[in-house]
Amino acid sequence: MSKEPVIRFPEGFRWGVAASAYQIEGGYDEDGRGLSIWDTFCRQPGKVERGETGDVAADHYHRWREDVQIMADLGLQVYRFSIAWPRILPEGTGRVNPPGLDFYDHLVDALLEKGITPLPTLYHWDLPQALQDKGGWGNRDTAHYFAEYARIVGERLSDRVQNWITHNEPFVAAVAGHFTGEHAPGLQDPFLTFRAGHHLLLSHGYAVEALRATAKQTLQIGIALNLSPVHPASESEADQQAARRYDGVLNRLFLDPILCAKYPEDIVELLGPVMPQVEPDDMRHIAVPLDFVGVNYYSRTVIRYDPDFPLIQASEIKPEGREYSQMWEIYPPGIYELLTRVWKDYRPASIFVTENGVCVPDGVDFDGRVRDYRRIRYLRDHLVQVHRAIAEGVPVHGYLVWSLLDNFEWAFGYRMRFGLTYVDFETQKRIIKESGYWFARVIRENGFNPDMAI
Ligand code: IFM
Repeated sequence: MSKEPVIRFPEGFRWGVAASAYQIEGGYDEDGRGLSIWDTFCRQPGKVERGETGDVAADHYHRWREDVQIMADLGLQVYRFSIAWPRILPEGTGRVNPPGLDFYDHLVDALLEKGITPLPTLYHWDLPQALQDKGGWGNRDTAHYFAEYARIVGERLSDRVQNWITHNEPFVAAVAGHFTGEHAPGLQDPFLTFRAGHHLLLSHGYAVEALRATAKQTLQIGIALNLSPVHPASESEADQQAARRYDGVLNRLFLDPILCAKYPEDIVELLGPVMPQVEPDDMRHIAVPLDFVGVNYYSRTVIRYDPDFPLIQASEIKPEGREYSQMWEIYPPGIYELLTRVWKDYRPASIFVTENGVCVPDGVDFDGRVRDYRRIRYLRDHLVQVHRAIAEGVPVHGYLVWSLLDNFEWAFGYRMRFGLTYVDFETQKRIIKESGYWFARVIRENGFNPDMAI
């Protein structure tokens, strides 16, 4: 890399990584933690590859000091982690578990000591099982329990933690959890799916209000949405309309209520009776003003008309002749398209890329190094596109790589490695990958030379 980066990010641009509790912590039954829906789901045969679980994961619950040191060594400025609701409230409501709060309290102090900004996410899919037993996100009360949890965490941490995210990817929580059943709680019920989606949104609004009410300083609060530009598989009218419907459910069904206080009319009409009941005040809570919107981007979505697909008559295809990671097509211009679209259509106060990254089959070489050059290329090519959006005036103020460590990739188990740091899950040894060193340099220089051969 040249000394003079050709691409330089604006002064004050924030660089970091993202992770989530169930994917890295382990310690699933320690110090009073209650069970979550993922603990239950992983134990159901056939739900997770090889029957793997997050029981131990990357053992971050015990190795967090080492992990904070890795972050400091890489020069990271922001650490987005999630708080495990069942560590704080083992039954989801009522009784607080002090050691759970202590864990995050110590983590926050350690981060601040190293000059790393903590960015907790309140919910990254690990609903307390006790609340699932009462109906989970299909139960409107869960939104109120979430506000109670937000208040408790806010009271403890908001003297030091200024930046917060309420939910991670409510679309995935609703759809993978209640429609396809690929994620916990593993249900397949269209009515429940959109009811859960609505309650997730409502709980977001309630949590923002609860955090602000208890805050000991002015907070910056946002939400992290999994968004994707949706492209039609062909120019046919049928494919284009299918893509529009898919975009409605994936993107607009979450962006519109949060940023415009309404559900998109075409989707309300399309979903008809499966649309949830919206109480008179709901939209006012859901659209509570936010300080930023978090965009999680991995790939675009290509859609064709599919008369057999329930409700939306649209399904995804994998275009031929494109480059793929182990999970998705690699499509860097998609992040530019998305950031410019979110800005143009919604004008949020600020935008953060709260997740971007790739899983490729990394291995440790004979000399102990992990040469994950494909990941470096992926990050470089996406950052070029983020920079392009910023240059055109889109207020993107930070970029977080998914993820710090290799971790438990949900139904895929440990096969998918997303980390800037390799984890040997037998020994829990960490090895910073070449991408980690590359990213550290990008942070130091606040930019890079995109023409550098990798
Ligand atoms: O690992 C997930 C994360 O939990 C949410 N966003 C996408 C990542 C990669 O699949």
